[in-house]
Amino acid sequence: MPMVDPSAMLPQLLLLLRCLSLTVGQYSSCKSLVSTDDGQTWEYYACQPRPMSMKQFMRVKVDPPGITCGNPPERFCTLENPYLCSDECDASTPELAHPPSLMSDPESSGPLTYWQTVTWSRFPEPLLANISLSWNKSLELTDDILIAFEYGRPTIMVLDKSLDKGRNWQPYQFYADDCLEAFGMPPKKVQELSATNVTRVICTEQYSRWVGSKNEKNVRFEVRDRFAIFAGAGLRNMDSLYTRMESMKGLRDFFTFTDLRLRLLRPALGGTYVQRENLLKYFYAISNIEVPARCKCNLHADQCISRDGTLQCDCQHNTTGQDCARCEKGYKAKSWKPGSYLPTPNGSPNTCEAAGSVGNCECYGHSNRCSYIDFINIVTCVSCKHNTRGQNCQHCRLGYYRNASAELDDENVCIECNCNQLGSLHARCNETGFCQCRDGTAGQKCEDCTFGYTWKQGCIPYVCDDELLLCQNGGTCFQNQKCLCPPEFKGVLCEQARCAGQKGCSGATSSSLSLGAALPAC
Ligand SMILES: *[C@@H]1O[C@H](CO)[C@@H](O)[C@H](O)[C@H]1NC(C)=O
Ligand SMILES: *[C@@H]1O[C@H](CO)[C@@H](O)[C@H](O)[C@H]1NC(C)=O
Ligand SMILES: *[C@@H]1O[C@H](CO)[C@@H](O)[C@H](O)[C@H]1NC(C)=O
Ligand SMILES: *[C@@H]1O[C@H](CO)[C@@H](O)[C@H](O)[C@H]1NC(C)=O
Ligand SMILES: *[C@@H]1O[C@H](CO)[C@@H](O)[C@H](O)[C@H]1NC(C)=O
Ligand SMILES: *[C@@H]1O[C@H](CO)[C@@H](O)[C@H](O)[C@H]1NC(C)=O
Ligand SMILES: [Ca+2]
Repeated sequence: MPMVDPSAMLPQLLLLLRCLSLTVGQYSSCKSLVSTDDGQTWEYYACQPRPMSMKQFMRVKVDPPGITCGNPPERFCTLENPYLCSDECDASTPELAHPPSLMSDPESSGPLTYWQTVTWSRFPEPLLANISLSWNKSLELTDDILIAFEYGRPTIMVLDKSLDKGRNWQPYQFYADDCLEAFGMPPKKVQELSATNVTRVICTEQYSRWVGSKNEKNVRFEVRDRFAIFAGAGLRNMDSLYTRMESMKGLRDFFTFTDLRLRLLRPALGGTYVQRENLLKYFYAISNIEVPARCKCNLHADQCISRDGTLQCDCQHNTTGQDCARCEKGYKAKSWKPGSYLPTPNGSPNTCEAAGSVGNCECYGHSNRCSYIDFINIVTCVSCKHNTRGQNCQHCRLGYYRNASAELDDENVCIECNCNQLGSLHARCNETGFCQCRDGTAGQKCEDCTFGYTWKQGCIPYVCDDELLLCQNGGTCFQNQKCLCPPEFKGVLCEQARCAGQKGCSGATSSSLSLGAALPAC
């Protein structure tokens, strides 16, 4: 037998490696050290982490809580062997248990491991189950989602996705053996989509018809076929796909998600109607869920790391945040942009700009003029805009306060105090927008009165009330501002008889009458 000389194979091997790194390695590094006439400098590129099997990072939750079989233990049979109902699911026996974790365990050569639900013994009530998969991180699909069903694929199900960690959901794809009947949608195939409607949400019948449980286990969400609309068969022209990603609205978002949800609405029926006399053969079972994706890092990171169980982009280009969606401190917040795939092959890094750089003087973008004050040897910003002031436009003008969650270079960094002119002592407020109030006045803007005060062009104290400042001698308190006295009395609280000491007055003394009038009010 002729021996193969390993050195003869080396060029071929190198060529193979180069081809591999060209396809796998597109946008795979954020920077590289290059030699120029002036020495070595860094060059920066748009970059993204490599795709991973995201099932290793996903959190799985099934609903309703009692849907997993085995508690209590139960028997079941299969659609293909419906008369031998001797299989058992028992949550307390490891070999017979089928917990949700078996949907995402590593596929090994050993026996198949799968999650399984209770059987449809409560027919005609529908057998429903939800499976929520969450990552707490924005991800971008890079290949088909594959869900492997044992004992037959569901006849009706929906795949949903969320872009905001499960707050809002939207359908991603509908699956049914009869789309019109199940969802009122005409059946479509992804292969029928074109560049104009690639992001359309369709109902497909390709993965729901009964073909025998052993023949076809997988339900797909087709990512490759959608990519191929732009990149061609075999995805040879990825540049064309990346160009579309930049220019076509909604295309990148279509492949982006933080959570997925499978809504299982009807199990496999074996190609016929539900046979009520044997409901132990209807249930759902999933052995594996593959989600090939990469971390969404806005083209600012080539690594994605798992920290405390949560994925996090290792941000470059002076960006920060879980998805590199902000500029780092000390860089202009407004200069943030995602990196761009264009121009191919290296893209544009769209690095964050260093904050303020007008000569030596930093004005955080609120002024573009500096002046040098000779005798104190200081450079200062001139006519700070956006309600800022100070040598570097770093303070807020009188009557404005700093928005703590805005960067210093934000145009809206200073918020008007808006103090109520009548209720406050002056136009200034503190760092959280609270104005300084006059006596008897309260509220963030000094627009409310405290107890015992009423608003009348500012807060003024009560003249009368129903508790301590009672009107006397039968007088009634009008809007806390004055006592309406009976004709024969006067005074702020009607405490004086009009004719005290004069002739012709009624005999009652003011004091005894005032007491009598006041008592019923107590
Ligand atoms: C599945 O999720 C949907 C959407 O939130 C909800 O309406 C439905 O009740 C859930 N089904 C089950 C079985 O929990
Ligand atoms: C989700 O990610 C955010 C941002 O990294 C982190 O602060 C939070 O603790 C994570 N939540 C969970 C439940 O892991
Ligand atoms: C998408 O567009 C193509 C042609 O542009 C059309 O044939 C096809 O029916 C459309 N698909 C859907 C789901 O609207
Ligand atoms: C980010 O900032 C650091 C220090 O300010 C600088 O050395 C580095 O070159 C910057 N990175 C990029 C991509 O501009
Ligand atoms: C403060 O700044 C943040 C970030 O720019 C902004 O979302 C928020 O609306 C601002 N708050 C106010 C009260 O203007
Ligand atoms: C601003 O004033 C309010 C009300 O007096 C107070 O609760 C708050 O702590 C003050 N904030 C600061 C930053 O001083
Ligand atoms: Ca498994």
